[in-house]
Amino acid sequence: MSLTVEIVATKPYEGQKPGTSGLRKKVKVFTQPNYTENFVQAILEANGAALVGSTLVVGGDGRFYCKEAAELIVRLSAANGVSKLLVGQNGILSTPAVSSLIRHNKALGGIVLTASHNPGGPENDFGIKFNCENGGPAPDAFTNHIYKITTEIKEYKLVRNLQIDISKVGVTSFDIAGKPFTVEVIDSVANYVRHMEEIFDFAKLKDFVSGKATGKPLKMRIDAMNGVTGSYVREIFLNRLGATESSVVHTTPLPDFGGLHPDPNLTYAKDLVDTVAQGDYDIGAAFDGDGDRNMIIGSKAFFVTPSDSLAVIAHYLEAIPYFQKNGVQGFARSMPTASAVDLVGRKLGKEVFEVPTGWKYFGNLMDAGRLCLCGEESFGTGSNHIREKDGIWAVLAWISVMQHTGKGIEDILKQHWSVYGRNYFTRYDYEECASDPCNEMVSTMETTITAPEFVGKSFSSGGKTYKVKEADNFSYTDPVDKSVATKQGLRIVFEDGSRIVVRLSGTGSSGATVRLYIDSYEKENVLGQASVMLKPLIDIALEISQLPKFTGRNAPTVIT
Ligand code: VG1
Ligand code: CO
Repeated sequence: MSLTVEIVATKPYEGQKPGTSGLRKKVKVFTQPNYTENFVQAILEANGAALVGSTLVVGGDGRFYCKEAAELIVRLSAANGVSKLLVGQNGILSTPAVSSLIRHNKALGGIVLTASHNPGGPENDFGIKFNCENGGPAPDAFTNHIYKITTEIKEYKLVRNLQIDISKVGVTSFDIAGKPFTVEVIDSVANYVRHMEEIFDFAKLKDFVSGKATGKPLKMRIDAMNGVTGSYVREIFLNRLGATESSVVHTTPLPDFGGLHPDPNLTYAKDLVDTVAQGDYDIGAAFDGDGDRNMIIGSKAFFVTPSDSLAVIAHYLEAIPYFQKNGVQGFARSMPTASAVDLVGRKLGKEVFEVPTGWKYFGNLMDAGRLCLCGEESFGTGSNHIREKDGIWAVLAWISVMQHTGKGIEDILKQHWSVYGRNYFTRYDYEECASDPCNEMVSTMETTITAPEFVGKSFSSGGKTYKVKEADNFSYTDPVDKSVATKQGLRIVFEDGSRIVVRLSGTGSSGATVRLYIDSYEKENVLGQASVMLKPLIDIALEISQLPKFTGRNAPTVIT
């Protein structure tokens, strides 16, 4: 039976502008009549003529409204001329898994249903993001195009009667007005697990994890925080690497993450930190809802900053077979990320790039063969095996480094600092502040720090004095396509290399979140406590930004 395409009249919704990584709003916003339809239609149309006859990947982190949205995408894609959809079973695919599938299947792109680390459930957040054919988040030019379409949209196309059961793996073909359309519901984890097996030496890791090689099993606590990684964690760590059942927790993906806030940091992964702090584990790890972030802690909850994590992996690339096979190109980090990896890059004679916040800025460099490893301070680490950050990959990388060095995490870090010095780093997040005063704070601060007399000024606190070397609102020219991204965060760089960075989050769904980043390098004094070492700079940052005055907040929501 041939199914017909219906053209449905609609009107634009305001504010369908993708942020740092996709469009994120409350579920209640997405479920308004035609809201999701409009945005998906805009994504499809933004692909232009290439859409007709194309293959797309669809899946998400399993949060509330994922399944309904996936089914809707099937009906819209069918009506818009897509030939084939690869859909994760029950709509489940981690963000790294989508990226991998797009690349393996040479798809035109993928639609990822996630609000990442934002809480889920009917009262919380949903999100939709488009990844392009390289597997990476759509770049600014593309998302601006999507946004423009949403402001002018008058109709969307739908095959209303298309019924599909995405709870069962299998292939179903349809005739849509005389053209074939195929939906393949795929196992959510199989392709990704195969990909990890190509990158890491699973046989070696299994001997290490099980204790066959060392005489004692590796004591792990892997916390999937009820996010999408649960299914991947079980297959990889339990079934493939032979870890015991008690090594993994919260491994059932739940629509509301069981009430957890799946943001792997010291505040929201407190349960993990407290458990590992008791001293019974060698490594603890947590992921965010969609599986692209990771937090690594060592025995007794020794915290590895994401900036250091990146630098350590860069230093030990020989521990990962993928890099031996594919070669080592340059490294990169986002601007607010502390520059520990730069020091490793310098030592190895590699290019190191500094890009704006958001994984989409790494893609071009990877595609051009100039970048193989990168990270963000926001618990994102990854390589050019895909075009997204990859939480499970990062844990496998760390276990590989532990296996390779025969050392514990704290020792690995201390040795690293003794060679390279240490970048003390902290991030303060002030979540859900009122938007207007935050915008005013940023513009006032920009005026202050870009005034010519600001450079050369000295600031003192806690017995330390810092002299301003340069200050700006970060702007980035992509070395490959020369596209320019402006206003990517206020930066004050001091003469000793220490930095204060202030920017507003682009992933929140309501109000404004202020992020304050502090980074300070010490060559010798590497064993201090970050909160103590950074106190003077934090006070200076609060003074220059007048943050308490503008936000009315005396303390951050989250300290990393
Ligand atoms: C945050 C992080 C950024 C990350 C982005 C998406 O963005 O700071 O580093 O790339 O989230 O990550 P923002 O604009 O809120 O600072 V995820 O795991 O939420 O897709
Ligand atoms: Co995420």
